[in-house]
Amino acid sequence: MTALSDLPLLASGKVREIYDSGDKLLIVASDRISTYDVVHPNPIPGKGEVLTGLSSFWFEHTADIVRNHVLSVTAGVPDAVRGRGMLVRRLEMLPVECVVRGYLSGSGWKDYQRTGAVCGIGLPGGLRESDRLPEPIFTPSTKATVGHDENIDFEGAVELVGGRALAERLRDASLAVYAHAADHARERGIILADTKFEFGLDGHGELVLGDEVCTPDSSRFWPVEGYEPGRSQPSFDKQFVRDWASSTGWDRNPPAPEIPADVVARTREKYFEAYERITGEPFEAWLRRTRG
Ligand code: Q0Q
Repeated sequence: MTALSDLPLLASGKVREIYDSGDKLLIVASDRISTYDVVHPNPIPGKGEVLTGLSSFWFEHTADIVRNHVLSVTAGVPDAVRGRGMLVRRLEMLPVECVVRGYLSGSGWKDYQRTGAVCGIGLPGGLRESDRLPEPIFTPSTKATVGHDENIDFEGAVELVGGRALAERLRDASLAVYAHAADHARERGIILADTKFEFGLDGHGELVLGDEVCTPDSSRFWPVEGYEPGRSQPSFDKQFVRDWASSTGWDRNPPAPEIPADVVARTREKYFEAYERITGEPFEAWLRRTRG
């Protein structure tokens, strides 16, 4: 088995790394947590495994909708990162963030307040923050290397990916995967308010779903209990950290404060709860399956 230290590091994101594994890639999810786009200095033990397990679950359950890049979560994944490592096929990633929104929140809420639309999609008047939309909408954005992604309309996505047919397939696949995941999650007490997908093309020019799928890092997870339009909603997984961080007077700029042990512990429990609600199995089952 190859050791992680033998694999060249290709890229490091806020909470994940991507390594060169020959003709494949290894994506490793860390236990790092960020709030307000700033990474805290101490981890949430188990977060990386939970998010990898959730991605694996959604990839498996949507493989009939669109092909995905997963090759293995065991063979070819170094022992040191089993449970939070995913061996994936190399893709030519498309330069667009495929965001689907079922609810009005974040930049979508801001755009709606300003224009009555999101990414050029007109919406009914009188919607409140966090309102469920009449139907989920495809609201693409650029992939900013620095700063924040910029919302664009469908024509902008056509230009970015170099063709209408491909943009339409991205939209249709994104809406279908979101619909499946949102329905499943809602039946289990979690509102999947919105999510971000990334797609690429394989060596034959086929569309393949990459990155992560419908995790609390790529999506807004809201608890169904207490859902109330007209205000922002508490995050299913990050609210304990956000509330504590706000109580310290942190100005939300780097560096982020160290999270106290009790907040780490309660956040860890929320990740385990999210895994078990969504997948219907205990988190230990994922660890047994990947670590043996
Ligand atoms: C690829 N990323 C994300 C990232 C930093 C992950 C490039 N199958 C693929 C994938 C995927 N997924 C990528 N490239 C080629 N083939 C994914 C944004 C960035 C750390 C982890 N960047």
